[in-house]
Amino acid sequence: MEYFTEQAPTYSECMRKIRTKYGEGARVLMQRSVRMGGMLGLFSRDGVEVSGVLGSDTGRFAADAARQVKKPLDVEEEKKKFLANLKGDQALQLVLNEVRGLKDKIDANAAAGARGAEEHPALSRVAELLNLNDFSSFFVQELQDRMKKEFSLEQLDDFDAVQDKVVDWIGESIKVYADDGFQIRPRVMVLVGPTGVGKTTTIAKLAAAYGIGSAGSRPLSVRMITIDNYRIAARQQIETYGNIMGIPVSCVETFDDLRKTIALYSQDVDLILIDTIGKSPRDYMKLAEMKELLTACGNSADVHLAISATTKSSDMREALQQFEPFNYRSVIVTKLDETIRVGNVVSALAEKGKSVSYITDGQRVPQDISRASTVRFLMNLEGFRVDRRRVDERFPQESNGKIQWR
Ligand SMILES: Nc1nc2c(ncn2[C@@H]2O[C@H](COP(=O)(O)OP(=O)(O)OP(=O)(O)O)[C@@H](O)[C@H]2O)c(=O)[nH]1
Ligand SMILES: [Mg+2]
Repeated sequence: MEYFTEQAPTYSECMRKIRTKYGEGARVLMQRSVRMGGMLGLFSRDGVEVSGVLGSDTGRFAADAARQVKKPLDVEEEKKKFLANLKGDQALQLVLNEVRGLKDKIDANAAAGARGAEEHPALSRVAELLNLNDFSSFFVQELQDRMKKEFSLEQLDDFDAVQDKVVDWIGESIKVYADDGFQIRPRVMVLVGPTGVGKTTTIAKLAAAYGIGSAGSRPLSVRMITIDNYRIAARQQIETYGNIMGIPVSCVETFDDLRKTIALYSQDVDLILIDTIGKSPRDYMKLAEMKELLTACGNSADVHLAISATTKSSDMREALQQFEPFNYRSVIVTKLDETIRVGNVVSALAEKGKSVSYITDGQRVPQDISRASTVRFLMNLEGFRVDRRRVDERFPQESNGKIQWR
């Protein structure tokens, strides 16, 4: 006596299979629902299992066969299947646990993301505004990281408050030069920088601001020295300013000349302004020569690097770097009137940790110069809603841009 057991998704499919395989003589003795196929307990589906006996004599042995199907063999098989199912269930459980673990991770990440506000629109809005103002990608990234750290989701929803805070952070990144006034007299102030940024014009503005005196302050005794002798036009330029303002100008060529001239002025002069030749930050030889010559000014010389606000970020960074050997104490940002974007300057200065001492914003001598102020930079921000009263309060001592350098 031969038995058969077949499975198929439906009873009729199962019967079709049996007929095809064993012919019309196969007799069904039992059917039951089963779970079919799948891997590790996953993807199995409902099906039907049909068992029976083969051959034409099934009638005689029907009861027997039925008993055979149901008896020990059947129990054994059931047991095996049960165990197999159990294994499948355990595997399923494992996979489910795995899936649950993954889900938890995804949920946790989503929650962390939400907390850190990875996707919050306020982040991209701020990034857009910063880009609009030409801030460096490094600066933008830093601010975004800070936003993610310091703002909750609810806080990010309040964009006005977010802007106020971001404006504060930009303000905090701007270091204003804290000069020590006229502790040492004469104060020797040297301007270095790339060509054409406005060094000579700025020297003339400073000479006027201190030499002519502003309301309520005694005019200082000022001298101008230029080491830019080679270019006749350059020499004439500073001499013309000197003549108009009644401020003596000396032209020097050598280290000794410079040292002697400073020594000569030391007795009765408050401020010596030294104009230099514009140098390309790439002209290392000339930079080195000039550096050598300027050592005649002594260690206490107050060297400032003049940089035009219109300079693109990478050139600005290069200039800040290449003029480093001059030990400049601070940066004068010129031509602020020629650009509405200050992000490039603010980021470059912040990245290099440099302070800013003066800003110039026009060709007029002496009007277009003021002490650097955080507020002035913040008020230049495009697209940001900057509350003047608020930033004045936040950055108080610097908001007065008038030169008061006594
Ligand atoms: N718009 C604007 N122009 C300025 C400013 N400062 C200087 N300039 C102009 O920039 C040009 C160059 O100025 P200079 O003072 O000769 O520049 P410099 O750095 O001494 O130039 P070199 O000595 O050749 O390196 C002149 O036309 C100035 O009038 C400013 O703040 N704004
Ligand atoms: Mg010049």
